[in-house]
Amino acid sequence: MINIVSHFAVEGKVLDIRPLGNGLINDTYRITTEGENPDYVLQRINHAIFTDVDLLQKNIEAVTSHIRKKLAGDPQLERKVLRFIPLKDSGKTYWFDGKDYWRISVFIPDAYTYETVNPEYSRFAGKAFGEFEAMLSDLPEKLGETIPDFHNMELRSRQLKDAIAADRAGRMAEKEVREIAAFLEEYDYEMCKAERMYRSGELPKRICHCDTKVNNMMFDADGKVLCVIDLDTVMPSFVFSDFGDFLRTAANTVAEDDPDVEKVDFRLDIFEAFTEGYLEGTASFLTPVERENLPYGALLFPYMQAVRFFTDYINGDTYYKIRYPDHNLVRTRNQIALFKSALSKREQMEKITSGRPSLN
Ligand code: GN1
Ligand code: MG
Repeated sequence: MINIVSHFAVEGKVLDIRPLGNGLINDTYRITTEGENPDYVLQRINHAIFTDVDLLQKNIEAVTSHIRKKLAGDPQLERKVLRFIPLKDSGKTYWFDGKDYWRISVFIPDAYTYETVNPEYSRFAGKAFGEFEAMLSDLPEKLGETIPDFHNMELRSRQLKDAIAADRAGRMAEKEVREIAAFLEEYDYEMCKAERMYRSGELPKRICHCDTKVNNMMFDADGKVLCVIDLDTVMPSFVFSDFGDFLRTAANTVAEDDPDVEKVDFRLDIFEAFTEGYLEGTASFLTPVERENLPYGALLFPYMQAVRFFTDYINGDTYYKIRYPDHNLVRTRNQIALFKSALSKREQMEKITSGRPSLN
């Protein structure tokens, strides 16, 4: 890896490179350098998933330089937006070693990521993701879709149907698997509503982050949001992407792969706090239709994630990293439990987003 790092314009002698974080797609490492020089984050980009790395890095450069302009003059600027390091001999921010694609960004010190957050942090996160979308609302460049139709529920549903029909790993023989397929099918039409609203012109696409898992946001030591990270999927999408995916991870009482589904519960206090922050951050652009449908967004993401994990299970685990054979099935059960819990709280969510006092 030292050899890979040597192609980038990094400062200081590399002392150590070790794994960082727990993303399901890319491989991430922290580079420690000697003395006062900054540390760095090295990533191997999952090229099977992000097939156009040049487009991917162009998107990220457009997004980070736009945010940099918006935050000009802020003494904390370098802590609030990622900086990618170019190669020594060209302006490119990625290196192809003949097999893998690599990139390096500056490591932000004294910044923390969390797997769970309290309502106060959720409010900060809501405001930060809302402001992130607001800052990108006048981005001059047209961003490409790094994964085409990434959050298109109609496509995800088609992929599940194709996987079931092909049954490549022979997993449709299991009774539980067939029951899960039947359950997901029941909500299929309703959950594809965003795409229909888009076609009829009721719902716009915005530039969204599209991977607002709670651990994709860094906080400083005081719990204030610093920086939105993991920018691979920033692309045009519905606001539900960012709203729903944060809640999918933050409002769940347990991790997305906790096998004990009895413990899964969708936390309304987190929903309420995040919504408050999000409505503040997006006040400059959010339409009444988008706002009214935020509870649908909170349902859509556990549902879509269940469909995606389940599709991967049926396909024989080709997409997400797994740590044991049934991992994707365990994740699916967990996300279905979360979806059911959120469904049972739909009315309360609607009261919160419409500004009426909640039931409890
Ligand atoms: C992946 O890269 P990571 O681990 O932050 C996935 C998300 C899923 C998430 C589920 C490019 O995110 O869409 O919601 O796992 N990213 C991609 O944990 O598919
Ligand atoms: Mg991540």
